[in-house]
Amino acid sequence: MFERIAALVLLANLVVTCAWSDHVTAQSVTSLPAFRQLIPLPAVVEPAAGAGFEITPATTIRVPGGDDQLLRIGRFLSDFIGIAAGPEPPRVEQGRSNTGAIVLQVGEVSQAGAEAYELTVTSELVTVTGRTAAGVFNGVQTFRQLLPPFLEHDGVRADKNRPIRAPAVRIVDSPRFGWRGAMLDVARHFFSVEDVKRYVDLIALLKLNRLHLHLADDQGWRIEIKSWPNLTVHGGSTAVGGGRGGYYSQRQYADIVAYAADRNITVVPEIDMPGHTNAALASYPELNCDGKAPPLFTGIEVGFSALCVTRDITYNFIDDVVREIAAITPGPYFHIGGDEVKTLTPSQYVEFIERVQTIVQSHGKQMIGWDEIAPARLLPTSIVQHWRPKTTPAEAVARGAKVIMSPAERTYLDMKYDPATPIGLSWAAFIDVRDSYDWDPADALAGVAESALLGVESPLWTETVANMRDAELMAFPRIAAIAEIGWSRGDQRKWDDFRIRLGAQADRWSALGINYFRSPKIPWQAPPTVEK
Ligand code: NGO
Repeated sequence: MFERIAALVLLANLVVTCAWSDHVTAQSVTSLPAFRQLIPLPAVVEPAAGAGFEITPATTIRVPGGDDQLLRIGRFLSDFIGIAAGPEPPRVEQGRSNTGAIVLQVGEVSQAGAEAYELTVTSELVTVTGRTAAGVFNGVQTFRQLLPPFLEHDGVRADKNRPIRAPAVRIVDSPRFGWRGAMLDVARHFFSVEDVKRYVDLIALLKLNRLHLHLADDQGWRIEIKSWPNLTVHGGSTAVGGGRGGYYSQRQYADIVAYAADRNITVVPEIDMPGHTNAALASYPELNCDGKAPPLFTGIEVGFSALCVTRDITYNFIDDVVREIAAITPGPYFHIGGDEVKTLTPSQYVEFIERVQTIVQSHGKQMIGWDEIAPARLLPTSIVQHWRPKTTPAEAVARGAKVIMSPAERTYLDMKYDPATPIGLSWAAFIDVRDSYDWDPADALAGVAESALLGVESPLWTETVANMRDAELMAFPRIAAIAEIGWSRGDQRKWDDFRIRLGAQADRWSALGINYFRSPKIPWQAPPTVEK
């Protein structure tokens, strides 16, 4: 009897092995050291025989003639490889491919979606084919993760003991969700243009494709509005704790937007209203119902401020702000906040949101708001960002609304990992790395099925986060968990595999100088020392 069962089990295993012989499962990807670097997990990975591709001084990067987007992606890859293989970074050449090249191209891919790509690595050639340039960029990030982490150091050189080699493989891949976001609150503490670009660089590695900038709150107004200059002069002058504030000129903002676009990231600007507006109220007395400007605010309480929703000038103000920001934002979205308003009646609030929605639409943008906006009559293009624990925007979904998932108890990067985390808040939860990974957006909310979801986003609020070191400590590794949730199929994701692949990021993240949280529950691999 037992022998017969054993034989059946063996047979079943064989069938499974045959079914998977063309590509390997999440588990096997994790078990193969050459592929352990991959986060997010690709849809299909087929390891191939052979030594793989070695980048040498002769390697070139080929892009089709006349395609500027691919040319820029080619330059990105060339900059990344830098002078590791030879005296100059690899040349990016336009025109037909030859052996020894890394070929970037747009073409047919067997997976659906604009961001899909196929990556093949043989000993002669690397080919990254995207359905669009976005797909090519994604494929380049995957190729980057197959290359040795020491390449992440600037100015480092390969040698014969340390070649630059990617394993032979075919990867076919596309994201589960089109919205894979990170939010950075630059209002509570200000982050310089360089800081924001670094954050963009770090999230691009994980194939995130939205950067939501929380540009105004009680403690600071961070974007130049030419028709209301005191917003930044006064309203941008400080931050939580009374430190020096700051703001982006429109040129600097446009620079961030372009930098992000080169990394397949759409910037989503947020001006929070009608609450969270003390910085604006302090800058212009006419925005207050009593006509008096309050003092600047440097504490962290919420819910006390609101624009005067019964004054016409408030809507002129909003129209100017949305118009100026929309004009320098190529992406289709404008986020109006809408959260935590405690000084208005529900009908005043809903009326305000609907009026602002019209303004946003008149400037050619889709409105996004935190989930408090759900009771308003939303346009089919408007988007609800779910954040509050124990609530669901199910009714708005039934009326056709689309949802971005940012449940605070899973995705808020400002929550402490555990009681010992030196910074952060804990009102929603302590969020261990596993808590941030082990959930599925399609199962999280009653009445909100996968078809209503645009994707996921991880907000980093900065009441207690004063600089990039703090930001990185709170974001990494949890943002990698959110990136994988946004990208990889739910049935392929397993915590036990993910934690091993997270541990394998230690070299790369150390080389990038990321101040990541060394969670004791992750088997971090010790980074080797690198001589330049
Ligand atoms: C809330 C609040 C923010 C806080 C954050 C802190 C939302 C959408 N509004 O999230 O103002 O900074 O919590 O965790």
